[in-house]
Amino acid sequence: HYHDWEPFCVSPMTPELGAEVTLRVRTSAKAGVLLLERFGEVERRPLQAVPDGLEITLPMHASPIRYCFFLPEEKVYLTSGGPSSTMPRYDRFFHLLSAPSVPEWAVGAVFYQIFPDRFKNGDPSNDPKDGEWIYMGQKIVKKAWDDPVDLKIGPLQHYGGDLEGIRQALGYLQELGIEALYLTPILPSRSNHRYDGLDYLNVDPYLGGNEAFDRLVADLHAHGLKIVLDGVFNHIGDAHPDFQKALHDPDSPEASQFTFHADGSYASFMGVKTLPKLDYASPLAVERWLDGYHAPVRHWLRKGADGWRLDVAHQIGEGGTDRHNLELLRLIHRNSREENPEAFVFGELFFDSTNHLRAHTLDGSMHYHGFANPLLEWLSGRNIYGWEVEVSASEAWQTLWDHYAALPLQIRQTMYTLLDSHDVPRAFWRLRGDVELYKMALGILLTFPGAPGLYYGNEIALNQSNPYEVWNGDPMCRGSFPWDESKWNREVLEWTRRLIHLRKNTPALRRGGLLPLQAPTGAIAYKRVYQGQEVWVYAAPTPVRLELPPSQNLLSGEKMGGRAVVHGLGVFQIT
Ligand code: ARE
Ligand code: CA
Repeated sequence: HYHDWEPFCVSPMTPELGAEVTLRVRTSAKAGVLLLERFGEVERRPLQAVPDGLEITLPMHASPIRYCFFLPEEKVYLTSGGPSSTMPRYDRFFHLLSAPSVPEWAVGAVFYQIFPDRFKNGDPSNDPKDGEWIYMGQKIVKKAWDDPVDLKIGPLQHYGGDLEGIRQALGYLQELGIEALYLTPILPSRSNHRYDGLDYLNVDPYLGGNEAFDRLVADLHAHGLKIVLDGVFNHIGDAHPDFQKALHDPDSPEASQFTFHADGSYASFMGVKTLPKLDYASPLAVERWLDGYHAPVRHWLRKGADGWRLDVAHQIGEGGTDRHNLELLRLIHRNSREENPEAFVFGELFFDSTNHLRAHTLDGSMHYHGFANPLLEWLSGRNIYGWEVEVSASEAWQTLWDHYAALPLQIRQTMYTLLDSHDVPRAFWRLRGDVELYKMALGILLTFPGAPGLYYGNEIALNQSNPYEVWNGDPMCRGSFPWDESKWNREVLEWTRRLIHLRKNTPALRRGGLLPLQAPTGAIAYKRVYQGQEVWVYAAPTPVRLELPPSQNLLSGEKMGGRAVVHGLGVFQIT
Protein backbone atom coordinates (compact mmCIF):
# COMPACT_ATOMS: atom_id res chain seq x y z
CA HIS A 1 0.00 0.00 0.00
CA TYR A 2 1.47 3.31 -0.99
CA HIS A 3 0.54 6.97 -0.88
CA ASP A 4 2.84 9.95 -1.34
CA TRP A 5 3.22 13.02 -3.51
CA GLU A 6 3.06 11.79 -7.10
CA PRO A 7 0.59 12.15 -9.98
CA PHE A 8 -1.02 8.76 -9.34
CA CYS A 9 -1.71 9.52 -5.68
CA VAL A 10 -2.58 13.22 -5.65
CA SER A 11 -4.15 14.98 -8.58
CA PRO A 12 -3.78 17.79 -9.24
CA MET A 13 -0.57 17.70 -7.23
CA THR A 14 -0.99 21.32 -6.14
CA PRO A 15 -4.74 21.77 -5.69
CA GLU A 16 -6.20 25.25 -5.42
CA LEU A 17 -8.18 26.10 -2.35
CA GLY A 18 -11.85 25.49 -3.22
CA ALA A 19 -11.01 23.16 -6.13
CA GLU A 20 -11.31 19.38 -6.08
CA VAL A 21 -8.51 16.98 -5.40
CA THR A 22 -8.40 13.23 -6.03
CA LEU A 23 -6.48 11.12 -3.53
CA ARG A 24 -5.43 7.59 -4.45
CA VAL A 25 -3.78 4.71 -2.66
CA ARG A 26 -1.76 2.32 -4.76
CA THR A 27 -2.96 -1.02 -3.39
CA SER A 28 -4.37 -4.39 -4.34
CA ALA A 29 -7.06 -4.02 -1.66
CA LYS A 30 -10.56 -3.86 -3.09
CA ALA A 31 -12.19 -1.64 -0.48
CA GLY A 32 -11.14 1.15 1.83
CA VAL A 33 -12.13 4.24 3.77
CA LEU A 34 -10.66 7.72 3.93
CA LEU A 35 -10.37 9.16 7.44
CA LEU A 36 -10.61 12.90 7.16
CA GLU A 37 -9.69 14.92 10.21
CA ARG A 38 -11.32 18.26 10.80
CA PHE A 39 -11.25 20.22 14.05
CA GLY A 40 -10.45 17.06 15.97
CA GLU A 41 -13.34 15.07 14.49
CA VAL A 42 -12.66 12.22 12.12
CA GLU A 43 -15.07 11.69 9.26
CA ARG A 44 -15.12 8.38 7.34
CA ARG A 45 -15.68 8.39 3.58
CA PRO A 46 -15.75 5.29 1.34
CA LEU A 47 -13.08 4.94 -1.38
CA GLN A 48 -13.86 3.88 -4.96
CA ALA A 49 -11.97 1.08 -6.69
CA VAL A 50 -9.87 2.11 -9.72
CA PRO A 51 -7.19 0.21 -11.65
CA ASP A 52 -4.17 -0.23 -9.29
CA GLY A 53 -5.88 1.23 -6.28
CA LEU A 54 -8.60 3.10 -4.46
CA GLU A 55 -9.57 6.74 -4.75
CA ILE A 56 -11.76 9.55 -3.52
CA THR A 57 -12.38 13.09 -4.78
CA LEU A 58 -12.74 15.85 -2.23
CA PRO A 59 -13.20 19.60 -2.18
CA MET A 60 -10.03 21.30 -0.99
CA HIS A 61 -11.83 23.59 1.42
CA ALA A 62 -9.23 23.75 4.13
CA SER A 63 -5.48 23.88 3.91
CA PRO A 64 -3.81 21.67 4.76
CA ILE A 65 -6.25 18.79 4.56
CA ARG A 66 -5.38 16.01 6.94
CA TYR A 67 -6.25 12.40 6.27
CA CYS A 68 -5.26 8.77 6.34
CA PHE A 69 -6.68 5.56 4.90
CA PHE A 70 -8.16 2.42 6.41
CA LEU A 71 -8.21 -0.88 4.50
CA PRO A 72 -10.74 -3.08 6.32
CA GLU A 73 -9.88 -6.46 4.74
CA GLU A 74 -6.28 -6.17 5.94
CA LYS A 75 -7.27 -4.17 9.03
CA VAL A 76 -4.49 -1.73 8.23
CA TYR A 77 -4.33 2.04 8.52
CA LEU A 78 -2.16 3.72 5.91
CA THR A 79 -0.65 6.75 7.61
CA SER A 80 2.09 9.22 6.81
CA GLY A 81 4.29 7.08 9.06
CA GLY A 82 3.57 3.92 7.05
CA PRO A 83 1.07 1.13 7.62
CA SER A 84 -0.22 0.72 11.14
CA SER A 85 -2.56 -1.77 12.76
CA THR A 86 -4.07 0.86 15.04
CA MET A 87 -5.65 4.23 14.38
CA PRO A 88 -2.75 6.73 14.21
CA ARG A 89 -2.29 9.87 16.26
CA TYR A 90 -3.26 13.05 14.39
CA ASP A 91 0.38 13.90 13.73
CA ARG A 92 0.53 10.76 11.61
CA PHE A 93 -2.21 11.93 9.27
CA PHE A 94 -1.06 13.02 5.83
CA HIS A 95 -0.94 16.78 5.30
CA LEU A 96 -1.72 18.14 1.89
CA LEU A 97 -1.30 21.85 1.24
CA SER A 98 -3.33 23.85 -1.24
CA ALA A 99 -1.59 25.85 -3.97
CA PRO A 100 0.55 27.95 -4.16
CA SER A 101 2.85 25.10 -3.73
CA VAL A 102 6.45 24.19 -4.40
CA PRO A 103 7.90 25.16 -7.80
CA GLU A 104 8.48 22.18 -10.07
CA TRP A 105 12.12 23.03 -10.80
CA ALA A 106 13.09 22.74 -7.15
CA VAL A 107 11.63 19.27 -6.67
CA GLY A 108 14.59 17.03 -5.97
CA ALA A 109 16.99 19.56 -7.53
CA VAL A 110 20.70 19.42 -6.68
CA PHE A 111 21.97 22.65 -5.11
CA TYR A 112 25.46 23.99 -4.51
CA GLN A 113 26.00 26.49 -1.72
CA ILE A 114 28.67 29.12 -2.22
CA PHE A 115 30.17 31.50 0.31
CA PRO A 116 31.19 34.08 -2.29
CA ASP A 117 34.27 35.54 -0.59
CA ARG A 118 35.88 32.10 -0.39
CA PHE A 119 34.96 30.28 -3.59
CA LYS A 120 36.86 31.72 -6.53
CA ASN A 121 38.64 34.97 -7.15
CA GLY A 122 37.75 35.53 -10.78
CA ASP A 123 38.72 39.20 -10.86
CA PRO A 124 41.62 40.32 -8.67
CA SER A 125 41.04 43.92 -9.80
CA ASN A 126 37.99 44.20 -7.52
CA ASP A 127 39.74 42.71 -4.47
CA PRO A 128 39.58 44.64 -1.22
CA LYS A 129 43.00 46.05 -0.40
CA ASP A 130 44.73 45.14 2.83
CA GLY A 131 44.16 47.92 5.33
CA GLU A 132 41.50 49.58 3.22
CA TRP A 133 38.78 51.33 5.20
CA ILE A 134 35.41 49.80 4.67
CA TYR A 135 33.05 51.92 6.66
CA MET A 136 33.12 53.82 9.90
CA GLY A 137 36.63 53.02 10.98
CA GLN A 138 36.65 49.39 9.93
CA LYS A 139 39.71 48.08 8.13
CA ILE A 140 39.91 45.12 5.81
CA VAL A 141 42.40 42.36 6.27
CA LYS A 142 43.27 40.76 2.99
CA LYS A 143 44.67 37.27 3.46
CA ALA A 144 44.59 33.91 1.79
CA TRP A 145 42.88 31.24 3.76
CA ASP A 146 45.31 28.38 4.02
CA ASP A 147 46.71 29.00 7.47
CA PRO A 148 44.21 28.22 10.25
CA VAL A 149 45.91 30.77 12.51
CA ASP A 150 44.60 33.47 10.22
CA LEU A 151 41.09 32.50 11.14
CA LYS A 152 41.42 34.30 14.44
CA ILE A 153 41.46 37.58 12.55
CA GLY A 154 37.76 37.18 12.07
CA PRO A 155 35.05 38.57 9.86
CA LEU A 156 37.07 41.41 8.34
CA GLN A 157 39.43 39.03 6.64
CA HIS A 158 38.71 38.91 2.94
CA TYR A 159 40.01 36.39 0.46
CA GLY A 160 38.75 38.15 -2.65
CA GLY A 161 36.27 35.66 -4.12
CA ASP A 162 33.65 37.23 -6.39
CA LEU A 163 30.72 36.63 -8.74
CA GLU A 164 32.98 36.54 -11.78
CA GLY A 165 34.75 33.62 -10.12
CA ILE A 166 31.46 31.78 -9.81
CA ARG A 167 30.68 32.51 -13.44
CA GLN A 168 34.06 31.11 -14.47
CA ALA A 169 33.33 27.96 -12.46
CA LEU A 170 30.09 27.21 -14.29
CA GLY A 171 31.70 24.54 -16.48
CA TYR A 172 33.02 22.81 -13.39
CA LEU A 173 29.63 22.98 -11.66
CA GLN A 174 27.75 21.73 -14.68
CA GLU A 175 30.07 18.81 -15.11
CA LEU A 176 29.35 17.97 -11.51
CA GLY A 177 25.64 18.05 -12.36
CA ILE A 178 24.59 20.99 -10.21
CA GLU A 179 21.17 22.48 -11.05
CA ALA A 180 20.94 25.48 -8.74
CA LEU A 181 23.16 27.71 -6.64
CA TYR A 182 22.49 29.08 -3.21
CA LEU A 183 24.71 32.07 -2.44
CA THR A 184 25.19 33.46 1.06
CA PRO A 185 24.67 37.27 1.06
CA ILE A 186 26.16 39.44 -1.68
CA LEU A 187 25.21 42.91 -0.42
CA PRO A 188 27.77 45.61 0.39
CA SER A 189 28.82 44.95 3.97
CA ARG A 190 31.77 45.25 6.26
CA SER A 191 32.26 41.58 6.97
CA ASN A 192 33.31 38.79 4.63
CA HIS A 193 30.05 36.92 5.37
CA ARG A 194 27.89 39.94 4.45
CA TYR A 195 25.04 39.19 6.83
CA ASP A 196 25.50 42.82 7.94
CA GLY A 197 24.20 44.42 4.75
CA LEU A 198 24.54 48.18 4.48
CA ASP A 199 22.77 48.59 1.15
CA TYR A 200 20.02 46.14 0.21
CA LEU A 201 19.56 47.14 -3.42
CA ASN A 202 23.08 46.72 -4.76
CA VAL A 203 25.74 44.05 -4.99
CA ASP A 204 28.99 44.51 -3.11
CA PRO A 205 31.59 46.11 -5.42
CA TYR A 206 34.17 43.72 -4.00
CA LEU A 207 32.07 40.94 -5.54
CA GLY A 208 31.97 42.77 -8.86
CA GLY A 209 28.87 44.88 -8.26
CA ASN A 210 25.57 44.82 -10.12
CA GLU A 211 27.13 44.20 -13.54
CA ALA A 212 28.78 41.02 -12.30
CA PHE A 213 25.46 39.89 -10.88
CA ASP A 214 23.58 40.49 -14.13
CA ARG A 215 26.24 38.63 -16.06
CA LEU A 216 26.22 35.70 -13.68
CA VAL A 217 22.43 35.43 -13.72
CA ALA A 218 22.31 35.62 -17.52
CA ASP A 219 24.91 32.88 -17.86
CA LEU A 220 23.27 30.66 -15.27
CA HIS A 221 19.88 30.98 -16.87
CA ALA A 222 21.29 30.42 -20.35
CA HIS A 223 22.58 27.07 -19.05
CA GLY A 224 19.34 26.21 -17.27
CA LEU A 225 20.70 26.76 -13.78
CA LYS A 226 18.86 28.60 -11.01
CA ILE A 227 20.15 30.96 -8.36
CA VAL A 228 18.77 31.43 -4.86
CA LEU A 229 19.93 34.32 -2.71
CA ASP A 230 20.25 34.66 1.05
CA GLY A 231 17.48 36.93 2.32
CA VAL A 232 18.49 38.64 5.53
CA PHE A 233 15.25 40.23 6.70
CA ASN A 234 15.45 39.68 10.44
CA HIS A 235 18.16 42.30 10.85
CA ILE A 236 20.36 44.65 8.84
CA GLY A 237 23.94 45.82 9.30
CA ASP A 238 24.52 48.59 11.82
CA ALA A 239 26.29 50.59 9.11
CA HIS A 240 23.09 50.72 7.06
CA PRO A 241 21.92 54.35 6.64
CA ASP A 242 18.51 53.51 8.13
CA PHE A 243 20.07 52.37 11.36
CA GLN A 244 22.54 55.25 11.42
CA LYS A 245 19.65 57.68 10.99
CA ALA A 246 17.74 55.94 13.77
CA LEU A 247 20.74 56.15 16.10
CA HIS A 248 21.25 59.84 15.52
CA ASP A 249 17.63 60.87 15.28
CA PRO A 250 15.37 58.82 17.58
CA ASP A 251 12.31 60.70 16.31
CA SER A 252 12.93 59.91 12.65
CA PRO A 253 10.58 57.54 10.82
CA GLU A 254 13.59 55.22 10.34
CA ALA A 255 13.88 54.83 14.10
CA SER A 256 10.45 53.16 14.24
CA GLN A 257 12.00 50.16 12.51
CA PHE A 258 14.18 49.20 15.46
CA THR A 259 13.66 48.52 19.15
CA PHE A 260 15.62 50.84 21.38
CA HIS A 261 15.70 50.23 25.11
CA ALA A 262 15.73 52.90 27.84
CA ASP A 263 19.48 52.43 28.39
CA GLY A 264 20.22 53.20 24.74
CA SER A 265 20.85 49.59 23.78
CA TYR A 266 18.81 48.01 21.01
CA ALA A 267 17.40 44.65 19.96
CA SER A 268 19.75 42.70 17.70
CA PHE A 269 20.34 39.23 16.27
CA MET A 270 21.43 37.07 19.21
CA GLY A 271 22.79 40.14 20.97
CA VAL A 272 25.28 40.90 18.18
CA LYS A 273 25.47 44.71 18.06
CA THR A 274 26.43 44.87 14.40
CA LEU A 275 23.11 43.21 13.48
CA PRO A 276 20.24 45.45 14.74
CA LYS A 277 16.93 43.65 14.55
CA LEU A 278 14.10 44.96 12.40
CA ASP A 279 10.85 45.56 14.25
CA TYR A 280 7.99 44.55 11.98
CA ALA A 281 5.43 46.15 14.24
CA SER A 282 6.52 49.18 12.24
CA PRO A 283 4.48 49.52 9.03
CA LEU A 284 7.46 51.32 7.53
CA ALA A 285 9.66 48.28 8.12
CA VAL A 286 7.14 45.94 6.48
CA GLU A 287 6.82 48.25 3.50
CA ARG A 288 10.52 48.94 3.15
CA TRP A 289 11.98 45.43 3.38
CA LEU A 290 9.19 43.02 2.53
CA ASP A 291 6.19 44.52 0.85
CA GLY A 292 6.74 47.74 -1.10
CA TYR A 293 7.63 47.84 -4.78
CA HIS A 294 11.27 48.57 -3.94
CA ALA A 295 11.43 46.14 -1.05
CA PRO A 296 14.47 43.87 -1.48
CA VAL A 297 12.22 40.79 -1.28
CA ARG A 298 10.74 41.89 -4.59
CA HIS A 299 13.70 43.74 -6.08
CA TRP A 300 16.09 40.80 -6.37
CA LEU A 301 13.49 38.49 -7.87
CA ARG A 302 12.83 41.10 -10.53
CA LYS A 303 16.59 41.20 -11.08
CA GLY A 304 16.53 37.50 -11.92
CA ALA A 305 16.98 35.61 -8.67
CA ASP A 306 15.00 32.37 -8.50
CA GLY A 307 14.24 32.38 -4.83
CA TRP A 308 15.22 33.09 -1.25
CA ARG A 309 16.86 31.23 1.54
CA LEU A 310 15.50 33.19 4.49
CA ASP A 311 18.07 33.83 7.17
CA VAL A 312 16.84 32.98 10.69
CA ALA A 313 13.33 32.61 9.34
CA HIS A 314 11.86 31.74 12.73
CA GLN A 315 13.09 35.00 14.28
CA ILE A 316 11.58 37.39 11.74
CA GLY A 317 9.00 39.52 13.52
CA GLU A 318 9.50 37.70 16.78
CA GLY A 319 9.39 39.56 20.08
CA GLY A 320 7.19 42.49 21.04
CA THR A 321 5.54 42.91 17.66
CA ASP A 322 1.95 42.71 16.57
CA ARG A 323 2.75 40.88 13.36
CA HIS A 324 3.21 37.25 13.79
CA ASN A 325 6.27 35.45 12.47
CA LEU A 326 4.18 33.05 10.36
CA GLU A 327 2.24 35.89 8.77
CA LEU A 328 5.45 37.63 7.78
CA LEU A 329 6.82 34.45 6.23
CA ARG A 330 3.59 34.06 4.25
CA LEU A 331 3.90 37.66 3.12
CA ILE A 332 7.47 37.11 1.93
CA HIS A 333 6.40 33.95 0.14
CA ARG A 334 3.42 35.59 -1.52
CA ASN A 335 5.39 38.64 -2.64
CA SER A 336 8.17 36.46 -3.99
CA ARG A 337 5.67 34.49 -6.07
CA GLU A 338 4.13 37.70 -7.34
CA GLU A 339 7.50 38.75 -8.73
CA ASN A 340 8.46 35.27 -9.92
CA PRO A 341 5.73 32.60 -10.00
CA GLU A 342 8.45 29.94 -9.85
CA ALA A 343 10.30 31.41 -6.88
CA PHE A 344 11.58 28.83 -4.39
CA VAL A 345 11.48 30.23 -0.86
CA PHE A 346 12.87 28.15 1.96
CA GLY A 347 13.80 28.99 5.50
CA GLU A 348 16.85 28.68 7.61
CA LEU A 349 14.97 26.98 10.40
CA PHE A 350 17.77 25.55 12.49
CA PHE A 351 15.51 23.52 14.74
CA ASP A 352 12.36 21.46 14.21
CA SER A 353 10.65 23.19 11.29
CA THR A 354 7.56 20.97 11.11
CA ASN A 355 5.16 23.48 12.61
CA HIS A 356 6.32 26.27 10.33
CA LEU A 357 6.01 24.10 7.26
CA ARG A 358 2.60 22.71 8.17
CA ALA A 359 1.40 26.27 8.61
CA HIS A 360 1.60 26.97 4.90
CA THR A 361 4.46 29.44 5.08
CA LEU A 362 7.46 28.32 3.00
CA ASP A 363 8.53 25.73 0.42
CA GLY A 364 10.98 23.99 2.70
CA SER A 365 13.75 24.56 5.19
CA MET A 366 17.41 23.79 5.68
CA HIS A 367 17.16 20.25 7.01
CA TYR A 368 19.63 20.26 9.88
CA HIS A 369 17.35 19.01 12.61
CA GLY A 370 15.71 16.08 10.85
CA PHE A 371 18.52 15.17 8.47
CA ALA A 372 22.11 16.42 8.90
CA ASN A 373 22.13 16.17 12.69
CA PRO A 374 20.91 12.59 13.16
CA LEU A 375 22.91 11.37 10.19
CA LEU A 376 26.23 12.80 11.33
CA GLU A 377 25.65 12.06 14.99
CA TRP A 378 25.22 8.43 14.00
CA LEU A 379 28.22 8.31 11.69
CA SER A 380 30.66 10.49 13.65
CA GLY A 381 29.65 9.84 17.25
CA ARG A 382 29.65 13.56 18.00
CA ASN A 383 27.26 16.44 17.64
CA ILE A 384 27.92 19.82 16.01
CA TYR A 385 29.56 21.14 19.18
CA GLY A 386 31.98 18.23 19.23
CA TRP A 387 30.42 16.51 22.24
CA GLU A 388 30.39 12.76 22.13
CA VAL A 389 26.99 11.26 21.48
CA GLU A 390 25.88 7.71 20.87
CA VAL A 391 23.26 7.36 18.19
CA SER A 392 22.54 3.94 16.70
CA ALA A 393 21.61 3.33 13.08
CA SER A 394 18.04 2.57 14.06
CA GLU A 395 17.75 5.75 16.15
CA ALA A 396 19.16 7.82 13.31
CA TRP A 397 16.74 6.21 10.87
CA GLN A 398 13.82 6.80 13.24
CA THR A 399 14.63 10.53 13.35
CA LEU A 400 14.98 10.79 9.57
CA TRP A 401 11.72 8.94 9.08
CA ASP A 402 9.78 10.83 11.76
CA HIS A 403 10.69 14.14 10.17
CA TYR A 404 9.86 12.95 6.71
CA ALA A 405 6.51 11.58 7.84
CA ALA A 406 5.61 14.82 9.61
CA LEU A 407 6.05 17.01 6.52
CA PRO A 408 3.26 18.13 4.23
CA LEU A 409 3.33 15.93 1.11
CA GLN A 410 4.57 18.59 -1.32
CA ILE A 411 7.39 19.79 0.93
CA ARG A 412 8.87 16.32 1.33
CA GLN A 413 10.63 16.77 -2.00
CA THR A 414 11.86 20.33 -1.49
CA MET A 415 13.45 20.20 1.92
CA TYR A 416 16.96 21.61 1.55
CA THR A 417 18.84 18.54 2.75
CA LEU A 418 22.51 18.96 3.55
CA LEU A 419 25.49 17.50 5.38
CA ASP A 420 26.99 20.81 6.43
CA SER A 421 27.09 24.53 5.63
CA HIS A 422 28.94 27.73 6.48
CA ASP A 423 27.51 27.56 10.02
CA VAL A 424 28.55 24.11 11.17
CA PRO A 425 31.73 22.02 11.07
CA ARG A 426 32.37 20.35 7.76
CA ALA A 427 31.05 16.76 7.58
CA PHE A 428 34.38 15.47 6.30
CA TRP A 429 36.07 16.89 9.37
CA ARG A 430 33.40 15.48 11.70
CA LEU A 431 33.95 12.07 10.14
CA ARG A 432 37.68 12.42 10.92
CA GLY A 433 38.60 12.34 7.25
CA ASP A 434 37.24 8.80 6.82
CA VAL A 435 36.69 8.70 3.05
CA GLU A 436 34.49 5.59 3.05
CA LEU A 437 32.14 6.93 5.70
CA TYR A 438 32.07 10.31 4.00
CA LYS A 439 31.20 8.74 0.64
CA MET A 440 28.38 6.89 2.34
CA ALA A 441 27.08 10.10 3.90
CA LEU A 442 27.13 11.78 0.48
CA GLY A 443 25.37 8.70 -0.86
CA ILE A 444 22.55 9.07 1.64
CA LEU A 445 22.26 12.80 0.89
CA LEU A 446 21.97 12.12 -2.83
CA THR A 447 19.48 9.24 -2.57
CA PHE A 448 17.19 10.84 0.00
CA PRO A 449 14.03 12.86 -0.71
CA GLY A 450 14.49 16.60 -0.89
CA ALA A 451 16.62 19.13 -2.71
CA PRO A 452 20.15 18.11 -1.69
CA GLY A 453 22.56 20.99 -1.12
CA LEU A 454 26.29 20.46 -1.44
CA TYR A 455 28.37 23.04 0.40
CA TYR A 456 31.23 24.19 -1.84
CA GLY A 457 34.11 21.78 -1.47
CA ASN A 458 31.98 18.83 -0.29
CA GLU A 459 32.65 17.19 -3.63
CA ILE A 460 36.45 17.29 -3.28
CA ALA A 461 36.40 16.45 0.45
CA LEU A 462 37.55 19.91 1.49
CA ASN A 463 38.59 19.71 5.13
CA GLN A 464 39.21 22.17 7.94
CA SER A 465 41.21 22.25 11.14
CA ASN A 466 39.59 21.90 14.54
CA PRO A 467 36.61 24.24 14.44
CA TYR A 468 35.19 24.10 17.87
CA GLU A 469 37.19 26.57 19.89
CA VAL A 470 37.69 29.17 17.16
CA TRP A 471 34.02 29.99 17.23
CA ASN A 472 34.76 33.63 18.13
CA GLY A 473 36.23 34.69 14.87
CA ASP A 474 35.10 33.02 11.70
CA PRO A 475 33.97 29.43 11.72
CA MET A 476 36.69 27.28 10.17
CA CYS A 477 34.36 25.69 7.67
CA ARG A 478 34.80 28.66 5.31
CA GLY A 479 38.22 27.90 3.86
CA SER A 480 38.95 29.00 0.33
CA PHE A 481 38.29 26.48 -2.43
CA PRO A 482 41.60 25.05 -3.72
CA TRP A 483 41.60 25.46 -7.49
CA ASP A 484 44.91 23.60 -7.50
CA GLU A 485 43.53 20.21 -8.59
CA SER A 486 46.30 18.28 -6.87
CA LYS A 487 44.51 19.15 -3.61
CA TRP A 488 41.26 17.52 -4.69
CA ASN A 489 40.12 14.13 -3.58
CA ARG A 490 39.44 12.65 -7.02
CA GLU A 491 37.75 9.56 -5.67
CA VAL A 492 35.18 11.64 -3.80
CA LEU A 493 34.70 13.94 -6.78
CA GLU A 494 33.99 11.02 -9.14
CA TRP A 495 31.67 9.45 -6.59
CA THR A 496 29.71 12.67 -6.11
CA ARG A 497 29.37 13.17 -9.86
CA ARG A 498 28.17 9.64 -10.35
CA LEU A 499 25.55 9.90 -7.64
CA ILE A 500 24.27 13.24 -8.90
CA HIS A 501 23.88 11.84 -12.39
CA LEU A 502 22.20 8.72 -11.06
CA ARG A 503 19.79 10.85 -9.07
CA LYS A 504 18.93 13.01 -12.06
CA ASN A 505 18.32 10.00 -14.30
CA THR A 506 16.28 7.95 -11.84
CA PRO A 507 12.82 9.43 -11.20
CA ALA A 508 12.37 7.45 -7.97
CA LEU A 509 15.60 8.93 -6.59
CA ARG A 510 14.89 12.41 -7.79
CA ARG A 511 11.31 12.81 -6.74
CA GLY A 512 10.03 9.57 -5.29
CA GLY A 513 8.42 9.03 -1.92
CA LEU A 514 10.17 7.30 0.94
CA LEU A 515 9.32 4.07 2.74
CA PRO A 516 11.24 2.16 5.40
CA LEU A 517 12.92 -1.14 4.54
CA GLN A 518 13.92 -3.87 6.96
CA ALA A 519 17.48 -2.85 7.87
CA PRO A 520 20.24 -5.22 8.99
CA THR A 521 21.71 -4.26 12.39
CA GLY A 522 24.05 -1.27 12.15
CA ALA A 523 22.67 -0.13 8.78
CA ILE A 524 19.85 2.04 7.54
CA ALA A 525 17.67 1.04 4.63
CA TYR A 526 14.91 2.71 2.67
CA LYS A 527 12.91 2.52 -0.53
CA ARG A 528 12.30 5.33 -2.96
CA VAL A 529 9.12 4.91 -4.96
CA TYR A 530 7.78 6.81 -7.96
CA GLN A 531 5.08 5.81 -10.45
CA GLY A 532 5.75 2.15 -9.85
CA GLN A 533 9.55 2.46 -9.99
CA GLU A 534 11.20 1.18 -6.81
CA VAL A 535 14.78 1.75 -5.68
CA TRP A 536 16.16 0.20 -2.50
CA VAL A 537 18.99 1.94 -0.68
CA TYR A 538 21.20 0.41 2.00
CA ALA A 539 23.81 2.39 3.94
CA ALA A 540 26.06 0.16 5.99
CA PRO A 541 29.25 1.43 7.69
CA THR A 542 30.24 -2.22 8.28
CA PRO A 543 29.44 -5.11 5.90
CA VAL A 544 25.89 -6.49 6.11
CA ARG A 545 24.23 -9.49 4.47
CA LEU A 546 20.81 -9.19 2.94
CA GLU A 547 18.31 -10.82 0.62
CA LEU A 548 17.38 -8.95 -2.54
CA PRO A 549 14.53 -9.46 -4.95
CA PRO A 550 15.48 -9.52 -8.65
CA SER A 551 17.06 -6.12 -9.17
CA GLN A 552 19.84 -4.15 -10.74
CA ASN A 553 22.71 -2.62 -8.82
CA LEU A 554 22.57 0.99 -10.01
CA LEU A 555 26.15 1.71 -8.93
CA SER A 556 27.77 -1.21 -10.76
CA GLY A 557 25.16 -2.17 -13.36
CA GLU A 558 25.19 -5.78 -12.09
CA LYS A 559 22.06 -7.94 -12.01
CA MET A 560 21.16 -8.93 -8.47
CA GLY A 561 18.77 -11.26 -6.66
CA GLY A 562 19.00 -13.44 -3.58
CA ARG A 563 21.88 -13.03 -1.16
CA ALA A 564 24.05 -9.95 -1.27
CA VAL A 565 26.58 -8.15 0.87
CA VAL A 566 26.62 -4.36 1.18
CA HIS A 567 29.48 -2.37 2.64
CA GLY A 568 29.05 1.38 2.31
CA LEU A 569 26.26 2.30 -0.06
CA GLY A 570 24.03 -0.09 -2.02
CA VAL A 571 21.45 1.21 -4.52
CA PHE A 572 19.24 -1.39 -6.23
CA GLN A 573 16.41 -0.90 -8.67
CA ILE A 574 13.80 -3.62 -8.37
CA THR A 575 13.18 -5.23 -11.76
C1 ARE B 1 30.08 35.02 14.45
C2 ARE B 1 30.63 33.72 15.02
C3 ARE B 1 29.78 33.29 16.20
C4 ARE B 1 29.74 34.38 17.24
C5 ARE B 1 29.19 35.67 16.59
C6 ARE B 1 29.16 36.84 17.55
O1 ARE B 1 30.60 32.73 14.02
O2 ARE B 1 30.30 32.11 16.75
O3 ARE B 1 28.86 34.00 18.29
O4 ARE B 1 30.01 36.01 15.46
O5 ARE B 1 30.40 37.35 17.76
C7 ARE B 1 26.62 35.67 10.59
C8 ARE B 1 27.99 35.07 10.37
C9 ARE B 1 28.47 34.41 11.64
C10 ARE B 1 28.45 35.42 12.76
C11 ARE B 1 27.05 36.01 12.90
C12 ARE B 1 27.01 37.11 13.94
O6 ARE B 1 27.93 34.12 9.32
O7 ARE B 1 29.79 33.91 11.46
O8 ARE B 1 28.77 34.76 13.97
O9 ARE B 1 26.64 36.58 11.65
O10 ARE B 1 27.91 38.10 13.62
C13 ARE B 1 22.21 30.18 15.25
C14 ARE B 1 20.93 30.59 14.50
C15 ARE B 1 21.16 30.50 13.02
C16 ARE B 1 22.33 31.38 12.61
C17 ARE B 1 23.53 30.89 13.39
C18 ARE B 1 24.76 31.75 13.12
O11 ARE B 1 19.87 29.75 14.89
O12 ARE B 1 19.98 30.96 12.38
O13 ARE B 1 23.28 30.95 14.79
N1 ARE B 1 22.57 31.31 11.16
C19 ARE B 1 22.34 32.46 10.26
C20 ARE B 1 23.36 32.46 9.13
C21 ARE B 1 24.70 32.85 9.70
C22 ARE B 1 24.63 34.33 10.07
C23 ARE B 1 23.38 34.67 10.77
C24 ARE B 1 22.35 33.76 10.91
C25 ARE B 1 23.19 36.06 11.17
O14 ARE B 1 23.38 31.25 8.45
O15 ARE B 1 25.79 32.61 8.85
O16 ARE B 1 25.73 34.61 10.93
O17 ARE B 1 22.73 36.75 10.02
C26 ARE B 1 23.90 25.71 17.32
C27 ARE B 1 23.06 26.76 18.04
C28 ARE B 1 22.27 27.55 17.02
C29 ARE B 1 23.22 28.17 16.04
C30 ARE B 1 24.03 27.04 15.38
C31 ARE B 1 25.03 27.54 14.37
O18 ARE B 1 23.05 24.77 16.73
O19 ARE B 1 22.18 26.12 18.91
O20 ARE B 1 21.55 28.58 17.68
O21 ARE B 1 22.47 28.81 15.03
O22 ARE B 1 24.73 26.31 16.37
O23 ARE B 1 25.95 28.41 14.93
CA1 CA C 1 38.12 39.47 -6.56
